[in-house]
Amino acid sequence: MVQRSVLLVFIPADSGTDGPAHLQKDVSSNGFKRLKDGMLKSVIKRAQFAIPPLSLMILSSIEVDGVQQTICDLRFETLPLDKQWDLIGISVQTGAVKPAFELAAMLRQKGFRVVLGGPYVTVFPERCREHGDILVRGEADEIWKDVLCDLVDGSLKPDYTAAVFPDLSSTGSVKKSALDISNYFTTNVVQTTRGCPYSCDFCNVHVMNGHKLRHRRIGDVVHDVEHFLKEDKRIFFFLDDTVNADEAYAEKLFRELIPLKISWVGQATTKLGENPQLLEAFARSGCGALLVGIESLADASNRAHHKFHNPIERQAECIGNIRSAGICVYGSFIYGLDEDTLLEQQTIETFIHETGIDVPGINLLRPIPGTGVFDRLADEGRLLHDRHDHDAFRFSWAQEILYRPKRIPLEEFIPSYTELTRRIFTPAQAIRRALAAPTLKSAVLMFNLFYVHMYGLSRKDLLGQMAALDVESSSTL
Ligand code: B12
Ligand code: SF4
Repeated sequence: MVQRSVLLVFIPADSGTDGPAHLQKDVSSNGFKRLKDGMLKSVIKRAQFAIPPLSLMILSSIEVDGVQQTICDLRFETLPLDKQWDLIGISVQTGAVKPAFELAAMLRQKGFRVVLGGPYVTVFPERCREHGDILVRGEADEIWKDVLCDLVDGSLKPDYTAAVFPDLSSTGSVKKSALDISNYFTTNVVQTTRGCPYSCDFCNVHVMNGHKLRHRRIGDVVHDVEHFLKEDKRIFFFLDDTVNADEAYAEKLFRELIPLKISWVGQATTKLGENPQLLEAFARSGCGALLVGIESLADASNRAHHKFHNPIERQAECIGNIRSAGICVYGSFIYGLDEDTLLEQQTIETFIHETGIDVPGINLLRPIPGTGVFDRLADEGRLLHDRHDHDAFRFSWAQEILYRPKRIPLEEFIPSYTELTRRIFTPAQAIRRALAAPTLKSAVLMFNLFYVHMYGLSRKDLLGQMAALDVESSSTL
């Protein structure tokens, strides 16, 4: 049988967590600074964000006779264009569309057949049509097999759409054979559920994955964890948006994982702090840290963005309970939501101090095309770029403001944000948080020090943007 070769490509964003603009452009003419920036860029890529794309791991685990699949992660690897590929798949992320389309154009010009899939294709297929030979819309866990079979039969079609959300209880196990394991900080990435019952308007998970929570079978997850452990003993990342979304399921699963003695991190709601049994199961199964989305400390702001599920009055106690169980808390805020005023700045700082949050993340709202908040801000004339220019809404990591906050003029908002991050991310605070962390002290120190650096760069970028927007800054760096 003729062997078909498929290459699956993951593209780094030209901004965002892959490094702020200062590290992307080799702007420095000073040799020492260039060297330092080069080293930092490499550390950022390798140390913090170097987990593999689960999407492409799932696709490459689908076996069809006569098809060999390989993953190319452009964060570390160069495109192997010296080989003959029968099909090249690109994962297109909203926020990194431009580099994806540029790559597709280059490959098609060289005569390769390109298939586009991923979040942006799912939400904006009509904008992708001319950029790929084949489009795959939706979660491709099941439909990718059809594409591969059609490749073998020579009957590929221009469009494939997942008519329903895949039933995760019947999907197979995830394999790592298409990956170069040595590239990553860890390759142990697992998702137990998909979909989200909530509707926060700044998020597109419920748009892409629906409102119904779908579960993998507990036995399948345990099987994947056991197999992953044989190849890689490092930490596990549970990539679920809310790993405690179904408390009964989560408790059963993590109790079954206790004997495997893994260590893991994930994302949860603070509601976890109200369930001592689940908290105990998480801690005993090796949970070291959880990211919790706090967003605003003004209930009115969270409500304005359709986030209703964790009222402020319970947050501090829940965070305390999670930390008392020996689990570090990464608290993620969004400053500048619709009912936030300048007072929020002090409220966030006090809250972080009083709750002892181990790693704070102070984000700017990033309107993602395809979300409710994007359309609303566009209708209200508050976006800083043309709503149709999706490239302008690229991934950014606290480096760039893309909209006008409702209650705070931009010329006051940017300095108040930079002032907040300047006070929260200092070397002294980093050491204090590490010493107080319930576990993973050196990781907490590293993360906080890394943020001291990153938020320092973000301040420079933001104030640069402010100058470009022709607004006056009174902020100190
Ligand atoms: C883990 C994660 C991260 C990790 C690791 C990312 C990685 N290297 O894989 C880290 C922490 C680094 C991260 C960072 C960021 N993230 Co993130 N992240 C996630 C998270 C929680 C899980 C991703 C995942 O693995 N999903 C599971 C897989 C199976 O789903 P999937 O990727 O959608 O893939 C399926 C389909 O889309 C399709 N598909 C995907 N690719 C392809 C390719 C082909 C060829 C085909 C046919 C099909 C196909 O088939 C897959 C299987 O069904 C998602 C939320 C989510 N639920 O997806 C957010 C999410 C992807 N992140 C998001 C954002 C905004 C960010 C940041 C910009 C945050 C920031 N401000 O810095 C950065 C940007 C990073 C970057 N430079 O790309 C948004 C993206 C919005 C979008 N793309 O439209 C999401 C959706 C969260 C959200 N609230 O909206 N993230
Ligand atoms: S932010 Fe979290 S809780 Fe809100 S809709 Fe997105 S995934 Fe669900």
